[in-house]
Amino acid sequence: MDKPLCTLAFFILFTNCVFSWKKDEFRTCDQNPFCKRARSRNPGYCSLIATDITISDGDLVAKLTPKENSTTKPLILMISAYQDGVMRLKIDEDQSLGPRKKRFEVPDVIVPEFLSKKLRLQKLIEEKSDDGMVIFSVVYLSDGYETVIKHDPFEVFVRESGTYGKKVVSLNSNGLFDFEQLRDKKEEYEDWEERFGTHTDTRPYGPQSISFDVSFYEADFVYGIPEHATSLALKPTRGPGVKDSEPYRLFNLDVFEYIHDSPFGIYGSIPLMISHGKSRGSSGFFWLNAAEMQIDVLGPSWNENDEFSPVLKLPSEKKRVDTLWMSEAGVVDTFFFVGPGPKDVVRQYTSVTGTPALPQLFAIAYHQCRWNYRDEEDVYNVDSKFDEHDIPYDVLWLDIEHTDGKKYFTWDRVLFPNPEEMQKKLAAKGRHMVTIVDPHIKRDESYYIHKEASEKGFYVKDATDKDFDGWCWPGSSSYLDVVNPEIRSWWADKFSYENYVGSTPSLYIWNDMNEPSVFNGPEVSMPRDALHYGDVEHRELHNAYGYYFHMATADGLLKRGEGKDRPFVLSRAFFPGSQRYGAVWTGDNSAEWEHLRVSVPMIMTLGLTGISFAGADIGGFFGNPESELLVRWYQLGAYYPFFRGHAHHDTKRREPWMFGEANATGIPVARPLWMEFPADEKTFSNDEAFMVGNGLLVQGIYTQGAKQTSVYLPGDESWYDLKTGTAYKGGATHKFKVSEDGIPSFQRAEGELYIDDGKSFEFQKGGYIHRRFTFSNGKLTSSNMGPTTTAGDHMFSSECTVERIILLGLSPEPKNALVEPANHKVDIDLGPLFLRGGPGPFVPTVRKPNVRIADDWTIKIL
Ligand code: NBV
Repeated sequence: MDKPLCTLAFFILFTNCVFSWKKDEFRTCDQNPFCKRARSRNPGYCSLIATDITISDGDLVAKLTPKENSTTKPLILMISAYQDGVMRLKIDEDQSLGPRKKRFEVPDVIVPEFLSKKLRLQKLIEEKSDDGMVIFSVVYLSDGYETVIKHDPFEVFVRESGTYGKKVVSLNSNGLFDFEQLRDKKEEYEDWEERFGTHTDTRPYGPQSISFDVSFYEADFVYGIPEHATSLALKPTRGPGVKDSEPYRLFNLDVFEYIHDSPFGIYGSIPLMISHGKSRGSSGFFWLNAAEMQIDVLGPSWNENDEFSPVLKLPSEKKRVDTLWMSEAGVVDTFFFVGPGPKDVVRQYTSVTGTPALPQLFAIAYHQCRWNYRDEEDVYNVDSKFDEHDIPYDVLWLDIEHTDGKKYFTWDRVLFPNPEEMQKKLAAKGRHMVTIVDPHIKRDESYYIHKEASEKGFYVKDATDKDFDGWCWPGSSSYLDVVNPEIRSWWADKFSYENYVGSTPSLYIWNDMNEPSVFNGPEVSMPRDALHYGDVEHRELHNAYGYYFHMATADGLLKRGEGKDRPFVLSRAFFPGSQRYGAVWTGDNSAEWEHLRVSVPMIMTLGLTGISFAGADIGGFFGNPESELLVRWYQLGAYYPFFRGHAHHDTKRREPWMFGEANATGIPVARPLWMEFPADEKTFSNDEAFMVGNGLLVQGIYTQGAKQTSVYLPGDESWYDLKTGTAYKGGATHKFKVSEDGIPSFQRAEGELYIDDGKSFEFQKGGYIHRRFTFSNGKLTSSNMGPTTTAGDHMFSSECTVERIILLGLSPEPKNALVEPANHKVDIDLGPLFLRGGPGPFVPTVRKPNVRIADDWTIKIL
């Protein structure tokens, strides 16, 4: 396996340790009554007034009362403040007013530590506009921010403290708020059923949608709300110059052959939007709601022709971005993040939904997958070919055909007679395997999982209360009701070594089709009127189904290893919080240059919204990439946080050697340039290049036969070409010749190194090494960023030593260096820039300076 290798700017340390998307299968906003209704409203529509505003038990509570229609019951509004710049706003029906069905609030997403960060709101102050006409209630949040409620019509916003403090994020500034309360059906004239294609949704509880506008101030762009195959900076979906655009849809769907530039929803949903602008920085807004959502980004002057001018725009509001959020069901449970830096927003969001699980070391290496590796012989063959060609890989994957008739946890014993032995043989070389476990359970009485699940009543029910029966890979299938914690725990037990016969400790799991995909269901999914535990309709939690399945699977791996080893589970569907359970990939992309290109904004968007451990199928899932495309994809994919080659069974074999000499905290690993350079406007809409950590900039090549490319290098420091060692000035666009043997990548003059045991949870108790390396004024310094014992020792020990240090951009060439505190001199010779592979320049090199990676030291160039 590859040894940990740390590459730093200025010096390098080596340690010795053409497809068809079936558009008609999916609903447009116009075919979705709640979306159509919300989109047709004009600014100023909302007439709710905030009344009875008080502080109660540390929260601000108020009623939202209709101005005219006295038959509509008031809504209850609640605002809470949390440490580190987070405000939570909830709006729901008044539960005390009668025995109604409780609207669904998504459980098990908010991490318990967040709730313990709650602050008590203190004093409510009343404020009036200069003419005394507009009244506001103001309460101090924390860290120099306040929440303000405008009374009539109600509006909520966060601003910097002080009467004229700048607004950061607001809700209902355009008066588009609407909340359809549950009510009794008026039989005479109401038809609540909804039809789409051959499917009828009985909609027993009628319309229950919620919509409102959210504005981001001093924002140049907005980002986030995956999953869409589109640009990083979100393009407006309404406003001047935008024709017939759909809103960005958040509805987890198995979209066959998705296209590369579209606001249509695909496999996962995260309703988190992040704004960024040069003058103020970033802010964020998150709506915890698992029903179908549609979001419009309203372009500048989108409502210029409307009579209603919501608020007089102050100069500081000129650059605001307005958005419209619409959801089919649920409650308003929203979080406002004040930033002000992009990393602050990500930290604030992950303080609510959790930080990404730390993967095992093997999981960040290369994964080889294909639908399908046919049998054990095929597996051994592929495995040995990697060795023969000296191509590193750590994990081999088995898709659905390895099972006995698509019954997960079983093996096709003709093709895979000895699965344990197969895994052990790979494990002997330090390699792992992954098998697929999908959520559809074959309705076959002889299948133990089905038998138990149906006897125990563990399946999702249809609208008539029978086990829901849908069509998927195994034929007639049912789906576990993983929203129920008891069912999740039962499912988790299925991963024990005794229950999953043929599994060994080196086997990990892949959850596919968990949107859930149902071949004969509406929009290839589960009917919205299907019923879950607690009488919750599927429509209320659809987007979280895959999340609970992922959670249960990851818990299964944790249980099987008695909590000692970090699980690895890849999931296709996702929801806020999925980052706590494993990796995500961008599903069935295509072998096209445009799909290579869009993989970068898709992965960066996932990173911005918490899901750092993400990747795209290298080479494209559908179709056969020409060798140039495959090479470019490997060159780029090596920098994806999750790095896996995968292909459809109809494609030609394309393991890397088949193409001749193919070269192969919550803060996301792959991140946009503006996250590191928040004041540099040139980076705001750049989604062709990305940063890996804070030190490496990578530019993909997305066109066939490219001979040159332009790369913008931000900041005012120098950047060093990883291949040639040449220094380039920051703050400028440089032109580079492009050859087939690599894509442009550059390094800055400082970096960090993290090492732990690569497997266990000891890092949670401080069992890791975290160092920072900086080079300035001719001195390389290694300093500690991690925890130490009271005696000053690291809690994780490593005997790793620095093998060599490569010096770039120094002239005249230095001859020797002084190592301190050891106080010994070392020679500086010329050495190759690369240890292996390809001719490279010779550069000044300090060999074996005899310093340990874990210690504090400096090396002064003399
Ligand atoms: O399990 C088969 C495939 C899988 O290879 C792919 O990665 C998934 O995204 N799966 C979808 C189902 C069939 C897709 C046509």
